[in-house]
Amino acid sequence: PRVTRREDYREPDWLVPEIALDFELDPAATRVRAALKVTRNGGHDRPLVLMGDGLEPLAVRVDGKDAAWTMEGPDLVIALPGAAHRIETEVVIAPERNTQLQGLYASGGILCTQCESEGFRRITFFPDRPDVLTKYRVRMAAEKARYPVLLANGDPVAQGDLADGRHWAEWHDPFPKPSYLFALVAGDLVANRGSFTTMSGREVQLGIWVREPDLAKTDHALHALKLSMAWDEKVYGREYDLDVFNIVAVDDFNFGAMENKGLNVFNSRYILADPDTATDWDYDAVAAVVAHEYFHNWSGNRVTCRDWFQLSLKEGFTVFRDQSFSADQGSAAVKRIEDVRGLRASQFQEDAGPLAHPVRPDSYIEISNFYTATIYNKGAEVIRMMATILGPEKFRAATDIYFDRFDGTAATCEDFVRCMEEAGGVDLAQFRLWYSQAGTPRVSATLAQDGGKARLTLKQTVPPTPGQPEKAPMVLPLKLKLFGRVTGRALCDEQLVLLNRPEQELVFGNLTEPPVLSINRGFSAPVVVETDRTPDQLAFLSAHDDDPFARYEAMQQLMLDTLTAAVRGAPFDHGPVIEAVRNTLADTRLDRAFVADAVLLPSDSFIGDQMDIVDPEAIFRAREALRRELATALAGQWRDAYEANRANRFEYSPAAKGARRIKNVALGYIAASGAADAPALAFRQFEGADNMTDRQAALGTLVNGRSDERAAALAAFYDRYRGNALVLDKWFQTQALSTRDDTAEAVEKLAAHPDFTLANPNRARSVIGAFGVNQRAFHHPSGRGYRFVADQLLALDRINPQTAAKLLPPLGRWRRFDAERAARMRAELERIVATPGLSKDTFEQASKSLD
Ligand code: B3K
Ligand code: ZN
Repeated sequence: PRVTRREDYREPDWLVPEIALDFELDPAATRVRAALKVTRNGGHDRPLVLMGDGLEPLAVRVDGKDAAWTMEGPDLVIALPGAAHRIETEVVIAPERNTQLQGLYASGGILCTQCESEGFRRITFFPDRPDVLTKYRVRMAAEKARYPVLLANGDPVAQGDLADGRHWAEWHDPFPKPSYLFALVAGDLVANRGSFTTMSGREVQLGIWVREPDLAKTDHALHALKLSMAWDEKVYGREYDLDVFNIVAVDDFNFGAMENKGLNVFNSRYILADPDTATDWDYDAVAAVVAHEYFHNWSGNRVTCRDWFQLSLKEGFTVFRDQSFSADQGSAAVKRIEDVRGLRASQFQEDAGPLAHPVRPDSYIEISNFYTATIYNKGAEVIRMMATILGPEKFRAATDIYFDRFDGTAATCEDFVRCMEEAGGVDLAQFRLWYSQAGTPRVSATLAQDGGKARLTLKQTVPPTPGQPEKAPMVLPLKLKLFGRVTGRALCDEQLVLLNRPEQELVFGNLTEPPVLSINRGFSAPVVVETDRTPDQLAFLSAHDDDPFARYEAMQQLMLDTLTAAVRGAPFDHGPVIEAVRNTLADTRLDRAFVADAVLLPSDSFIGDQMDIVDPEAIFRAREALRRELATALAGQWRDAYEANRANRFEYSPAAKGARRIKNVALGYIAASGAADAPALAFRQFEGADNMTDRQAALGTLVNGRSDERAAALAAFYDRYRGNALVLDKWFQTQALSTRDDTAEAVEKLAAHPDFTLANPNRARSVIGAFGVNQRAFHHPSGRGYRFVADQLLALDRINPQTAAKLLPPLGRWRRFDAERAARMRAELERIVATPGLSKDTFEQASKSLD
């Protein structure tokens, strides 16, 4: 397969200022006519190349006359004499046969599109690259009874009825946009409508479009949309720019959602929410994804990317924006903790493995494989660090310059950094390594006291990653502070240290008591920090640090140190962890959601990430042992926490969410203690719950154990929700995530269940994706977990390569495991690579993972 390289970027040969599209919609055969105004870009004599993917030209006209053309592979090539021409093409496509869900496809009777990154070329011939910006006019016609609603980008222009039961609509988008932002939807849909008045007083009509039975589940998304629109005005000064903003929810979708101009298309799991079917996590995710896609209207649409290597320009920035938005809606500290936990679980693992790549990659085979945690989440951390270095006022000044200067253009990461330098008055030359170097930097921090002084030594290293054996030292913004071990008082103000050399030393004076180091506060740099802090110091910080993230982090480090010692067979003491958890539970000043996060043990896989060679069984045993100790030593506290937060009338507020969270963590510990009444308690909660958070938490607790209640709850859940695909996903997922030793066997049965299908990405992910991150089960010593994932992935690759390739990374982590497991994992990767007809998506992931 062909490799695309960043250094090969060249401006487009031809521009397309305008396009008119005409769709005769039909699931079996949709006729697409396109009329493009093309203009030669610069003095060259190269032909017009219109990209296609599986298209056959039925007619090609230049300036109204039939013209000569050739095919070069999938692309249509037309030699043109002049500087400007009008090109017309015609193709027929079959949305109902499109199982890749890229281009125009059918989902549950709705016709919809997904174009990012390269789906538009599956609809019509076009220079399908993000630096070709075009004004779109779209006309579509369809059978009125089946497709009463016809939507596209921009504002509606006209509509009407046709003979033979068909009707038509025309839409016009005045903003030039890249083809990846094109969208249309046709279906039997109803809207939850609202309106928003922008800061300059324009009224925007809002619509959340779903199938009729789902209408009652759309209020939360509509509310989140209004909040997002107001937030972007207030925080970034950015206003919405069309008269309408529509969102459509579909059930079959390759990822979360898509920011098409004025017509976002969503995976229904990020729109639909009501207390009976959505957890608090789901509610938060709906709001975050609605905000994310809305924010793209400026960071992505008004200012887009020059090429796909610049993807993080829009994605990293937009994730940063949605994280800030969510932080402003509830507890910023809890949000930060959860974002960091997610970053460590996905991005740190990616950065430490064969698929590691820089935030601005240098090459790809299939761009769809680069919608990664590195581009999104590490990219967001890079923006956050610049915001930290500049401070809020200068950061806002910099984004103002960026939006104003690049409005209506396709920009680069470099353009963004230059705006930061200009407004911030800073030199970010070395900071730019965050865009070009892969790998998670490691910092070691040692604090030595010498009378009234303390000397802090900071050292950094950046590990080698594929293609990058040597690394230069980076700029690491570390917030730090010292606390007095005796009084608990701060011994200095918080400092922002820019560690930019391999080694740096800082001296603190006037110490009146022994200092304890609080470092990387707020997770100011996305790095791994190693310190020589003792269990006593960590426990002290977990109770006294005034930065909630640092407090959480101290507790996590204490737990990790204890657990990794146990796994290595080194001496360890559960005592300090138990005392620290006891104190945190008892501290009534703390937000319950924070407490729930703080008292949770690090996951199996995060413990594994600390080891040279991961031993899944030893990790599971060590973690279970500590869990049981915590459960029994603090049995009374868990019962109290459970009872105190039992009140069970659903409300979606930070306080109510915090109460549910601590209650469900407590339920988990009660079950871990082995208390005889635990299954009955969980089952009572399962049956009596008035919301999905409590019901699913109870189910999860039961599913991890062995009791009669387990089977009863699974059966009851299935019966109650068998008609609801999104909730049924939870039923599958909860079982695939079970910590029991028979989960590898159980997922094989789940994949044979009549409700299992690979055709729906959510369902495929709920079993295979969830199982792949279940460390103990996936790495079952027999290797059956590996075989299962490889079998499913190969079957899915024939249907939907993009979603198949996303399931591969767990198999690629073989270097982290013992020789026997590694050999079994490699054997599956080799089997995958050797499969005839493999997609380039999966080929890229599997072959890179074998290197
Ligand atoms: N921009 C889309 C992701 C497209 C993925 C294409 N493979 C959604 C988002 O990040 O907002
Ligand atoms: Zn995005």
